[in-house]
Amino acid sequence: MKSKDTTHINAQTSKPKAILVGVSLPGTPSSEVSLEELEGLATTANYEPVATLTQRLAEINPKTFLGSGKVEELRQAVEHHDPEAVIFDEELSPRQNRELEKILKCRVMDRPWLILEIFNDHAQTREAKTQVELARMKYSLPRLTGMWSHLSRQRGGIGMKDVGETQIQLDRRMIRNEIHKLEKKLVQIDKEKKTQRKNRQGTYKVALVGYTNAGKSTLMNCLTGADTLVEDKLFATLDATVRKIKKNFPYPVLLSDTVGLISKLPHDLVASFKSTLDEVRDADLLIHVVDLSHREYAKQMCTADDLLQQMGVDDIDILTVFNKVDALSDTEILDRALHAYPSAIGISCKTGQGIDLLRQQMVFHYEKNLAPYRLELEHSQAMLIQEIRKHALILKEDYTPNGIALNLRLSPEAKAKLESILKRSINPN
Ligand SMILES: Nc1nc2c(ncn2[C@@H]2O[C@H](COP(=O)(O)OP(=O)(O)OP(=O)(O)O)[C@@H](O)[C@H]2O)c(=O)[nH]1
Ligand SMILES: [Mg+2]
Repeated sequence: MKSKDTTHINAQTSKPKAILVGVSLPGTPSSEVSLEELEGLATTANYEPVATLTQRLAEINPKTFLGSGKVEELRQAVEHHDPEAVIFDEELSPRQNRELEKILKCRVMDRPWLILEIFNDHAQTREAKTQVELARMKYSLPRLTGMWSHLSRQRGGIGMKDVGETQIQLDRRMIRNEIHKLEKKLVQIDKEKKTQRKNRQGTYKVALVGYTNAGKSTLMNCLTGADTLVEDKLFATLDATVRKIKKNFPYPVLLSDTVGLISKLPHDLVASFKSTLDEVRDADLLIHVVDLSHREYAKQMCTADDLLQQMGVDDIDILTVFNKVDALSDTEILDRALHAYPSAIGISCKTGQGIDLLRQQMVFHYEKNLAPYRLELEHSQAMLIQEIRKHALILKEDYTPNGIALNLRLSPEAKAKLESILKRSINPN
């Protein structure tokens, strides 16, 4: 198999250096694009990519992942650049990781671990920190060797610089204990979150989902005027932020911004981000934000769809939104995308294009699931209206000499909830 030579990139900063390795496996067209994303991930994790090495693999070597010739090429590149780490775009088995570190005499990490480093760096809340820590422990358990610890140097500005230490210090049993403790802590956090979610029952809940960097947080800000962290980097948002929108909607909408999705997301991370994902599962509508200006938008959409399916959210309404239409090189791209997804909307958070239409669609999606009801109250029960408003969409309040007649729209769950509060049944209008 012919393979490309190591490509050298000029390093200009004093960040820890990294050599990136990408392979295209049988059946995949090229490794180029995937490496571009790895470069983005490495930069986000504060590494300076100094060289890339790609190979078209006919089969994976169970011991060293790459073939022996390529490993030798990589060894020479390591000798030449003296990087802090060699980063593979694929997941390596613990054995491959160990063998490569032995041969290269350098820290070797794979894409899932790099993603975990970024998550570790960006985690802000107790919940996100616990989730990342748990995923990190689970990931390192089968990889405990301390092999490269004598080679490891301090990495500036990165949250995981103590990993080498940790690997030597904690034996498997301690890690297992730690995992147990973290899992218990997460159950507790999960309970608190559940209570918070229960209090939000009856309000229209919309969650923004999509590939990392698609513009979810920007759209959140656009719709709510909130000041959510927006950055042109991967995984800017790790915690689900929930905001109530009152402006420009006929009734309050709870909007949540969620963690970005990416291909080859570490499995343990998906599992431990359960309660963030519960935010998604709990929504009445998902807005799938797609960066239409990205060359690989179709692939990113598929990845996001797959992950959403893995999370078990295929029964929730999804509204696809093609964002960043202002940045398109060719307007035909939007026409083609809308042709393929006729119910999608093209928007730009930057210029505001399509945002009004998006609001209308959000309202439409909500109201189509609500049935009309009529409720009669006595005047003395007027104070109940405030409580009813939490669960129902009140279209009309008629004050008559005999009492108050309300025209409502209710989802089946809201109807059940209201009936239990009022201790009587509500009749269709
Ligand atoms: N040109 C253009 N850029 C946009 C638009 N919307 C968002 N962006 C930019 O895209 C980048 C990513 O935006 P974010 O809102 O942080 O993306 P995200 O989906 O929340 O990303 P993660 O939290 O990392 O998953 C930022 O630099 C935004 O300014 C848009 O409509 N047009
Ligand atoms: Mg974000």
